[in-house]
Amino acid sequence: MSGAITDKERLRRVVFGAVYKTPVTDMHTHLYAPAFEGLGLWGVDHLLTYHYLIAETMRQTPLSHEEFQSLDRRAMAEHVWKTLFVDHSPYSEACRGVLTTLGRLGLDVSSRDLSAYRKWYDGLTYRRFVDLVFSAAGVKTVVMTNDPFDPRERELWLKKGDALTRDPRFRPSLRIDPLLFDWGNQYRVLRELGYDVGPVFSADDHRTVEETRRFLIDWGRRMDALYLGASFPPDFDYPSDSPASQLLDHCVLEACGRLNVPFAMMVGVRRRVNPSLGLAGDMVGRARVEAVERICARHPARRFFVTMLSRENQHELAVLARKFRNLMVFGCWWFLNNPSLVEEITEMRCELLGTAFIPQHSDARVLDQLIYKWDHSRRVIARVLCRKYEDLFDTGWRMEPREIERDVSDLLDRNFWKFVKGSI
Ligand code: HDL
Ligand code: ZN
Repeated sequence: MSGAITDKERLRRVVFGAVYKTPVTDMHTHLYAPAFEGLGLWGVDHLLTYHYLIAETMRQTPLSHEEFQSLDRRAMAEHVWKTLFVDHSPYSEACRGVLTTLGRLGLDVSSRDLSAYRKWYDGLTYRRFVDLVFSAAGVKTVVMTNDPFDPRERELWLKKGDALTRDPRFRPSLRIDPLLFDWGNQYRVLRELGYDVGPVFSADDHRTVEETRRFLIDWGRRMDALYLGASFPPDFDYPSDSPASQLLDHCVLEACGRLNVPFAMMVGVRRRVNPSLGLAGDMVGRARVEAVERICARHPARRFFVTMLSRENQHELAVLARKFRNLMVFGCWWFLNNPSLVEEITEMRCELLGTAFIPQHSDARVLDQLIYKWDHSRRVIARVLCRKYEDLFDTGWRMEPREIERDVSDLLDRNFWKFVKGSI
């Protein structure tokens, strides 16, 4: 093999080079294209008031959550800055992320000058900042989380339609948690939109089943959604007579078939265990991998992206993916998106699944976060892959750089697109 790598030092350089330069497809974010008129969050005050940082601030501040929530955005940001960055060292992952981002934007992190950081953003537009952040983060495409049950977003889709999908860097997904878990309220949204559904979901109510399928197909097409998705509580069971399970079997997976798109399951979140914290009030719980197993087994023609929130579920999920080729494991979600856990989970997935998984998504809510979430993840993924390729090297196997670049491109980009298209 002519261009084979013959020493570990070069091997490490090739691996780190490939991981750092491969453009990423980020398959799950809460970001919005500029066309979404102000739904997109950006800037240092939004960085500092990310719900992860609010949870951490509430553990150290004398303020009640109500007092904190009564502050305006700037005052909230200043309070987070003082509490987590000045009064205590900011080595938590979410704090460090703010500093990584500011540093990568060229700001002097050692100055600790929040007003200077704010000033840097003056004169920037969101549109211009998108160019800057995507370039700095090495991200080529993000998948949005598009929610037709959010009144603001629904109005934009009805008003602007495919004008919302013209920026190829922002691709839609259709998020349907409210349909699965709040039918009693959300069926009214479908009725307002002209779908003849009833107040209770029953598989025996054929009109409601048909109309719900029509809603999902219409909106999947309206959005040109790459996948349909939802999050699930730890106690989600399948199959069961729950509305969520019935909706999956009779409507959602049918719609995915007609749209020829995967279904993304994000399993293990217990919503609002502390409602006063808002988005920061959600909790993790160990979930039933058997439910994922049974849905993959019962729907072999459907493709499932799956991520689970509990560390305890990761090994069984990776083993399950060895049993079902229609299961694509993705990401180190939310409370798992910390270097120590990303390292443990990614190493295990490499050992069990080779290159056939998607190691990370950012879950970014604030545009600037793409920079740190991918900087931190690339660093860990590169470290793990180095170990794997060095172990391979020790067997006597020799590789060319293009083979490592191929593998990294699969992990950070192509596995997603091949699974969306159904070619793996
Ligand atoms: O349900 C989800 O998509 C989660 O990612 C939540 O949005 C959560 O609040 C989050 O942002 N996690 O990173
Ligand atoms: Zn999310």
